[in-house]
Amino acid sequence: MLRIAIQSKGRLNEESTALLREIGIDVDDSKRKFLSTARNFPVEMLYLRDDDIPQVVSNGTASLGIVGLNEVEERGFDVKIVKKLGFGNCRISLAVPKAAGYDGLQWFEGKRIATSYPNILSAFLKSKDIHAEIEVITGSVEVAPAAGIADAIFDIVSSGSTLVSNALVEVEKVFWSEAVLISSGHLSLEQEELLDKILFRLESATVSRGKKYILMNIPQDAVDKATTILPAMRSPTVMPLASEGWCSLHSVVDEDELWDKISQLKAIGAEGILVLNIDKIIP
Ligand code: PRT
Ligand code: ZN
Repeated sequence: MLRIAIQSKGRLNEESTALLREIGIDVDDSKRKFLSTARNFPVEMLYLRDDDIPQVVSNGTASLGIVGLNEVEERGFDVKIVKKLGFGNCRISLAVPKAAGYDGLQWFEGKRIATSYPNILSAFLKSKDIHAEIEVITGSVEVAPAAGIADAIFDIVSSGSTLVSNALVEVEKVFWSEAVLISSGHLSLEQEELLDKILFRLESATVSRGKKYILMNIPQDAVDKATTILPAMRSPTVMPLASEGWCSLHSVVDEDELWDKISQLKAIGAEGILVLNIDKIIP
């Protein structure tokens, strides 16, 4: 049995449970539960505040955890980062009031900075040899300058709209974060085997993310050109069609490049292009 700690509510809760379901682990998303067992995999879920996840993983109460890298770094507990999960992306940045006349890092010398991440901040300031006062605040850090509690803030930024609506400007991006799978590093053999299964499934889930399956009819003499447009994992699958001189071509494309590739394929004579979602790619 593996125990996995995830956030009980908040920004990472939904995507954590969705990811586990995507890899075939049927977990509850009940926000009122503390502990629950998956129906179809030897896994028990422990629902916690994200602040507590690094600690329970490091002391072995949970074997694995899903939490932001920012919390792992800030709490400083001894845990292994097993895999970056590609969601919950954000950064922790220094921001100052728009009218502050910011002119470089030296501006922070002697200033008061409000944050919920004092350890990451003090390590950064030390590395830049800047002496500032750190005001630890939990929640609504962005109002600290207007409230006269601090001259600047060090806080999580994602879209940047919270800063804009508080008349703050992001001046230094210090730490990049995303949700990560962490482990205590002290797993039994049976638990290691379960973790390997989870990692294998996560790999297939992440490989297929942002990818589309594309199939089309294409004139036989355009196949070589199509192969250079669509490199695929090995090469595209090409199958002859009943109508002479035509083939069916199948491949996998990055969603970002999809429309670009479609124009190129149409230009070389592709017809009847179908684009399908991919559920899993097992490399
Ligand atoms: O209750 P619990 O302690 O579990 O939750 P929490 O309130 O401490 O954390 P929560 O749910 O807000 O965030 C959990 C994790 O999500 C964080 O530790 C980050 O790893 C990640 N994450 C990703 C974010 C954001 N994006 C984010 N935008 N966490 C917080 N924010 C906040 C930020 O604090 C600021 O107030 O959103 C605001 C900024 O967002 P933008 O889009 O306006 O820039
Ligand atoms: Zn928290």
